[in-house]
Amino acid sequence: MSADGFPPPGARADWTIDQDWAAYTPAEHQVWMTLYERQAKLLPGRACDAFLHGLDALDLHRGGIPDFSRINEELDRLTGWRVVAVPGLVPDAMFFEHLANRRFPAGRFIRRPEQLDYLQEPDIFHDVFGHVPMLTDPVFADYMQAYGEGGLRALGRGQLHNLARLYWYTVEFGLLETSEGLRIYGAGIVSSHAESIFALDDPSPNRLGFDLERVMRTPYRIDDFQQVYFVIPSLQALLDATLQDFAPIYQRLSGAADIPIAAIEAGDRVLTRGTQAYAVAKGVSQVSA
Ligand code: HBI
Ligand code: FE
Repeated sequence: MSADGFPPPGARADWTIDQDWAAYTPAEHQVWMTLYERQAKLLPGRACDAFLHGLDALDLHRGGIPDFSRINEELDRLTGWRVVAVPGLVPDAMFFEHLANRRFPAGRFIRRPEQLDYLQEPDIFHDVFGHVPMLTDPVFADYMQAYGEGGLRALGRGQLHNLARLYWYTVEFGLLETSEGLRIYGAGIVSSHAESIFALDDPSPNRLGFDLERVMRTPYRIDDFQQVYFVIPSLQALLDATLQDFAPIYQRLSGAADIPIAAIEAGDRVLTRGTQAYAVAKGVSQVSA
């Protein structure tokens, strides 16, 4: 899902706006600090090293909502990425154009105090705390640019829905296997207090070995915890998966049915065979194969 059509008033043709950091109120800075402190306490031992190193390198803790002009100096030096402010979701084509040029579009607005635990549209905390630290990792930085370039090609072929699933189950909700156990790298998890716990500890979801085509055939939830998480063996393996030619993959996918969201297939590498108890309790339709 994303916005369509022309940029909103005040936005440039590429949908970017000025962050206007000086305009944030003390209350808005306080929301950032509250969210930051809560995650910073929870994430050591849960988020992957690349994320934690990025958080430190960009010093996102200092003084509330980060000023993009400040963090871009370090981010650009590390991997050539920069954060650009946008009013909200931008059309897919523009989103991919930015990623393909190492620009990460981040919502300028921050959630209200009564929305601390959930909001539908990505705000600056989801985008900057969730996504930007991983962009300090050279391998993940390459993956995100490759994703943007792939998105532009997929748009041209009408395959966007498959690629959106790859984004969802990696960039947003991906898990990484390490010698100390599973670690989070997905922004949607790492920016959520409850899902940072659920994704690693809860017996409800399936946790399956990452496989590109398997992920592209698997629908996802946008309104609640995921029913399945895909686990990569390394960030390099994720990058390598995108450096192949997608044409034969898209060919096979066009004839392949979706895999039910809670299903475990014969070829899956199963790390957790989930109970789906959370989804059943929430009255979710697809809770079995
Ligand atoms: N726009 N600002 C913004 N942020 C996103 O994460 C985003 C978007 N537009 C489209 C989009 N994500 C998804 O459709 C991606 O799968 C492409
Ligand atoms: Fe996101």
